[in-house]
Amino acid sequence: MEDELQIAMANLDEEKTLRLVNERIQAGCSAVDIIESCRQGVEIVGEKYSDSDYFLSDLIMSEEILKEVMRILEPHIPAKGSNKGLQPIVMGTIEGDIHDLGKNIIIYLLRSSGYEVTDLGVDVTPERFVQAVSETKAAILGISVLLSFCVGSIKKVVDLLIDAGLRDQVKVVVGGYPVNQQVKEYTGADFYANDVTEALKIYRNVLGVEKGSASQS
Ligand code: B12
Repeated sequence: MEDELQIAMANLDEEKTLRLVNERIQAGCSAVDIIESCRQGVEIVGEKYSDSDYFLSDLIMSEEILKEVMRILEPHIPAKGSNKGLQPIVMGTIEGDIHDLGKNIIIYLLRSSGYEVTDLGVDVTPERFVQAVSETKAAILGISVLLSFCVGSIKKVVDLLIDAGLRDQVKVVVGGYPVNQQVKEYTGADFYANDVTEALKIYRNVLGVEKGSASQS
């Protein structure tokens, strides 16, 4: 089905994208569905960049529009309940990679559901991930990756977790555009997700999210 919002985002039409986002909120659409339409739109931006129809400046433009979209959406993602008492979550973008929009969206939605998330930021070394898991006793380690050539460093994180004797106490979730079953198997991760719905489902299943979680916003 043709999605007007996805197309406006893919065309980097900021005015139309933001108008459609506002209209969908007023019409009662969920924040998660709106984010997903926008994500699919920027995926097309990426394809156009690969085909040399778009340039780096266009990737930057898509970042700016997506940030505006999130500014509009955030007040409409209510903080629901508290899941305090559950083990914390650690998240970050793998070494060499500075993409963080998707990671930040997942973190925002998890925090809205009451979870305690330690955000390590971007370009995080495997050693730093392992140190954070050890310090926080995290139940889930979420690693974001958008650049294919950075996938190898995720395998290193898992190997270091094994060496440190921490692998059995933490579930490793990988997420981002290039991630699939093959990446999950290669890296030794437990789960993978490349859209927001699947990501939240994994966190909910591993940690247990109370009724009325962000995924239903
Ligand atoms: C915006 C963008 C940028 C922005 C990033 C801004 C930022 N602050 O993040 C800027 C302009 C800085 C940028 C730079 C570059 N980029 Co760029 N970028 C993109 C673009 C268009 C969109 C990414 C995005 O934000 N998507 C929207 C979010 C919401 O989606 P998402 O990240 O996939 O996240 C969702 C899910 O994947 C999942 N998720 C994400 N992380 C996690 C983590 C966990 C644990 C879980 C469970 C789920 C999860 O949930 C999110 C919510 O739905 C992509 C195209 C694409 N197809 O992804 C290219 C893309 C990723 N970039 C690419 C490239 C090549 C680059 C550059 C190397 C370009 C250059 N010549 O400099 C640099 C790299 C810089 C670096 N060292 O990292 C390539 C990568 C190709 C490859 N296969 O490796 C892509 C795929 C474009 C393309 N088709 O060529 N980029």
